[in-house]
Amino acid sequence: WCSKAAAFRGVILGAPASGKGTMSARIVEHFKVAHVSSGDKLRLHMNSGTELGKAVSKYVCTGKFVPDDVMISMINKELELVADRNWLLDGFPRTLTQAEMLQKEHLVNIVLYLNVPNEVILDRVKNRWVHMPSGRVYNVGFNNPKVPGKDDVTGEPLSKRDDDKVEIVQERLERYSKATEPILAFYSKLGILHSFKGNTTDELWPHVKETMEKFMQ
Ligand code: G5P
Ligand code: MG
Repeated sequence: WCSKAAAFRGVILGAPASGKGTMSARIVEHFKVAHVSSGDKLRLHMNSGTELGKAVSKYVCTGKFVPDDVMISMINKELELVADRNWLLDGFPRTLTQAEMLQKEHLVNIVLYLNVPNEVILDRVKNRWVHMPSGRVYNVGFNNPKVPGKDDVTGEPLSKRDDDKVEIVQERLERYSKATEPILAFYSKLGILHSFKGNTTDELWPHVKETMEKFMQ
């Protein structure tokens, strides 16, 4: 009991392309928490051709949910690696089963929900480019890479996500809104849900920052 227990057990929720990754990067920079993104981890596994990557690609590429047992085991392993740090979980939970497991094992104490309209989201996805090895995202007209088509840090080429095709995004949005209501209700009941409504990350960031600052005091 001599070492101070990590105090921040955060979750960032929001529809596909609502800006979870972008907002998480700001939170990480400002508050020095560890960022665990379920989607980034899955894409890394798929890129490096691991057994897990092979097993999940059929779900991820078509915008379907990866089964709960696979996700829960992957996330538990990732959270073990950052157990002694403050962490922010992005993309997990996606189902009530995942939320219940997470609460039982890891006692989430703050949830940040980014509520961005669907029409804004569809527009963004068309302009999104990613650097797969790091998970860094760019959006033409919002955060352009310094050199078009190249990652700012490594200079490596940027690519499109397979699941960023418009039909697949629509499917992801529908699935998301159905699945998310019970999760929001679950966290609201626990009294740890903070909702932020708006069209852009810049608009939401001051409110998210204020909530985080209050929590971290
Ligand atoms: P992911 O990877 O978790 P999604 O669908 O939840 O995927 P995504 O697409 O990664 O979420 P995001 O992180 O919310 O979006 O958003 P982002 O990448 O930061 O921003 C989106 C784009 O908008 C970027 O280009 C960014 O630059 C731009 N942008 C941000 N803010 C602004 C702004 O203010 N203005 C403008 N113009 N642009 C902006 O999950 C992928 C798949 O993995 C599986 C599923 O198959 C899922 O479909 N999966 C799971 N399956 C089951 N259970 C789980 N827990 C799973 N987790 C992942
Ligand atoms: Mg993301």
